[in-house]
Amino acid sequence: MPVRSDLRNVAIVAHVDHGKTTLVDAMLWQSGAFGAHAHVEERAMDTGDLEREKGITILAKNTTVRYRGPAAAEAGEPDGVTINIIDTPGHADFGGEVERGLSMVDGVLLLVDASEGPLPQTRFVLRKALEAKLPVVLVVNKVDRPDARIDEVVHESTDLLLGLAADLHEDVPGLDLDAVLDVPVVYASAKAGRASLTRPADGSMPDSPDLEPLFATLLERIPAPTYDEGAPLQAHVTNLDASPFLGRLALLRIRNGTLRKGQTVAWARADGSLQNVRITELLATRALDRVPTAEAGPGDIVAVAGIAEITIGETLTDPDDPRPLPLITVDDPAIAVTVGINTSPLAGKGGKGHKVTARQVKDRLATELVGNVSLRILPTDRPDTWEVQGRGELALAVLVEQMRREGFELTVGKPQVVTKVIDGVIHEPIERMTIDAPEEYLGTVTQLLAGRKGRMVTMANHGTGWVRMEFMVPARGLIGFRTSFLTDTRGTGIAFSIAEGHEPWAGPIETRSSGSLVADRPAS
Ligand SMILES: Nc1nc2c(ncn2[C@@H]2O[C@H](COP(=O)(O)OP(=O)(O)OP(=O)(O)O)[C@@H](O)[C@H]2O)c(=O)[nH]1
Ligand SMILES: [Mg+2]
Repeated sequence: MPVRSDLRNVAIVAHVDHGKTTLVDAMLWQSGAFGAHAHVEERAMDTGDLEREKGITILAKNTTVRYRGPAAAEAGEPDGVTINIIDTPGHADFGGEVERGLSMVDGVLLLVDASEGPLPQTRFVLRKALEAKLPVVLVVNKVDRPDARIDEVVHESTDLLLGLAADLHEDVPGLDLDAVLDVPVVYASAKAGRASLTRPADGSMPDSPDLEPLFATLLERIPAPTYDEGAPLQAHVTNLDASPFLGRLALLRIRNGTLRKGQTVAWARADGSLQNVRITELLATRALDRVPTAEAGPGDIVAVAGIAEITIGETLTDPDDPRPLPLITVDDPAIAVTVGINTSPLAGKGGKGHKVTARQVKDRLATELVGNVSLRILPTDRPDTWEVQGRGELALAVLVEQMRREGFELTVGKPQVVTKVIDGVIHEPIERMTIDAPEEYLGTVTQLLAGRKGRMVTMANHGTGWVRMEFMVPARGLIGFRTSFLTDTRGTGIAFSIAEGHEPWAGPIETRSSGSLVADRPAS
């Protein structure tokens, strides 16, 4: 099979805050993406307002660097290698973004914080990567942290890899266990832009002055895209974006063939129909910008403008020999809230130009569905209210906050879990929850979780006065959990959770013992 050896497509995946976006910054700077005096914000890829405010990544985004360091020549590409990097969100509620990001790439950099070690989202993203048979490079990041425990974290990560590989062995035919376990380890400080293959002492910097060892490992371990010689065009829509000038942009990974500006291609739609469309604008990514380009080949990630209704999972293909690629599926939503128009006596008093009608809310929700594959919107028995389903509370809260800023007035219901009937039995979503807390709160935490139908799976004592516990808990038990948890552990506990499929309904859970706050007039 022919190979695009001048190209690599890689996704950076990790638990929340382990340093993905910071690492992308360093890779951009060191490949000369910005001029020496350019003013670029930290975490340049986090461009959304809410992303900058909250300091987290919400949407997966792509960037491109042109790497010309010594390892490029060694890989037989003295002119440099183009690396497409997908920065993914680490928060579990945006897991759908990660799954989608993985459909664009040929391998992943798995970041693990040198002090925190692997956490639930690490497990989730690693599982997805292994299911997709993507090679993994383990990057132990933040080795400079004074509380780093590098050796232990490497062991915990390889244990996780081993456990997952054993789990998946049956479900994923053709999974090569030896290849899975042969994972290179790079030690990094993304913040300092340094990496090494040699383990630094806990809390000290990697011995190389830059990221060269990481780039070299990436070129060696992440396979270059392959394609079928002479095969017809197949370009997969893996993400959507909007440009103020060009309207909707479809982000495509080209699997086979060539896509040219001005060309007429067949658009294979999700409903199975085919429609001829012209490529009026073709854009490549250069660092943080999209620039016009004349053509793109196999392995390239490009954006196409001008196809108004195109959505994720669809294919642009050859009209004479159409070969649509499979649609992209992601895990089912776990949490639902009702969102409706503002029915309070204060409706419309929020300000001029506020959006208050059912039509406006409905259209806005419909727009959100287009770019967000992990959301679902269902009608309710009221014409002015809809049920919005998502992965978790934060995903739904982000949507509601976004709409509020756009001037919508909304009534939002209490979160509920999305149940499923399997073999005639009601099943509910289950979360795997990891909790770090000081030893003295062990009893309190266990009791708190027990009240929410949580079941302890493992417990580890690092010998530092802190314990790490893992529970399986019904998702509904976690609604409003955080507040009680923080109060009960006096603000010291850290809790993370991630969806783990469905289990039979666990019975009633007592969640709320206090009342609610009602307002019927504006504050003065
Ligand atoms: N000490 C230290 N801090 C780091 C390092 N890399 C990142 N950080 C810090 O860790 C925090 C989180 O970094 P981000 O790059 O936003 O993490 P992320 O993985 O992109 O987070 P999400 O996208 O929200 O999942 C920031 O405050 C960074 O400055 C590192 O190598 N050493
Ligand atoms: Mg980020």
